[in-house]
Amino acid sequence: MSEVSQEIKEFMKSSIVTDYTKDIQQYNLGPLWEAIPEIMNKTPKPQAEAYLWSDELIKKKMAEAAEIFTPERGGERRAIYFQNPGLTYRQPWGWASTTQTIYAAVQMLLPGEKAPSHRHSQNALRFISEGSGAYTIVQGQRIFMEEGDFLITPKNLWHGHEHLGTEPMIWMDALDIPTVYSIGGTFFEPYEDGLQQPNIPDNFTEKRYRGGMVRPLGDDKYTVAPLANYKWNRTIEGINGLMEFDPDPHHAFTVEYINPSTGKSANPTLGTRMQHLPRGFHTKALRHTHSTVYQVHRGSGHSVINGIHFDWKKGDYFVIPNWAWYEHVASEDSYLFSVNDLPIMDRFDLEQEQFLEENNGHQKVTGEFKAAFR
Ligand code: GTQ
Repeated sequence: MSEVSQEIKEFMKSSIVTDYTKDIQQYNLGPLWEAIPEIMNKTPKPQAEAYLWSDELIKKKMAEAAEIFTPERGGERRAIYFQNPGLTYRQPWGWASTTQTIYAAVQMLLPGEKAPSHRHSQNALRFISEGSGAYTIVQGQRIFMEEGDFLITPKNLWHGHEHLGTEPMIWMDALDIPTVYSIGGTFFEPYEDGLQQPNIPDNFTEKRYRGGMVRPLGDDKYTVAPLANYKWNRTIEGINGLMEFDPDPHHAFTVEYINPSTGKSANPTLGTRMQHLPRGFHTKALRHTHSTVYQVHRGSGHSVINGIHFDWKKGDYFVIPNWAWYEHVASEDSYLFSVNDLPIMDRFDLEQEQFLEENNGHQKVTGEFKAAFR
């Protein structure tokens, strides 16, 4: 857009224009001249903000939820989701997602509890933070979950959960709910009979893919979830292999979870990664179109996001909005699980990326984020 002259700027502020702008809005007509700076900014101007929820806050609120209701009584799942403060008051539909495209939550299932089966048009995934002995049953397959496992439940598959173990199970959920909601694609159906019963062997896909880089014959045809559970020990093996070589300056040692029948992201709309930052490692700053939600799986450190220092440690969750500069620093050996909307950006051909050149790739720190209940 070319520079607008002072004369035109003043005219646009005059009552001739402002009265007219008010007038058309009575008839549900919108003035583009008011909207342009917000909706057609030069670079992504996310409504979601950088934010962090502490482990202490989540644990406290989850313990309170457990006193109040069970999953069967409380809307199918005992999940508390992360509402981005930048979206909380702006979304017209009365709820707020974690980034504009990603819904992230923490879910807790106690020993003996069941979460009934249902299916929906949103893609789901889980990353297990704590516990073992619970299974999720996806299309009749019981998949037993343990700390560090990453699981996918692509859209329209029946799924429910049950805990047969003895300690609380806590995991992260992430879904493409906001995207599906905003494009009007929501379908949801409860299973008529509570929790679905198993009808194929337990841990079926995990056993079929035990070899890693070899796949069962016939799996070159696309299926949504040829592998449903990505076990922690396999993920770690992948990272340990990378550690025999130099780290990536922007990502240290990072692997992506992929669909072994296509090589694309494990879930079609959400990308997922495990990042290892050795103690003392400091990544160089970058920014990109896509947004990211992190769970600190192990370790502690901090990130600088658009100049603001965010301390983090095991159990915390934080958001990197679209186009925000960020860099991570590990104080201990750390593992960060993350979910991004890169597959959506790629589908629309919108992904761009920049590396910070000045100051050897590091930002100036201009402030510090204070988390609730730390
Ligand atoms: O566990 O199936 O956090 O359907 C949101 C929607 C969890 C689940 C969520 C869901 C689930």
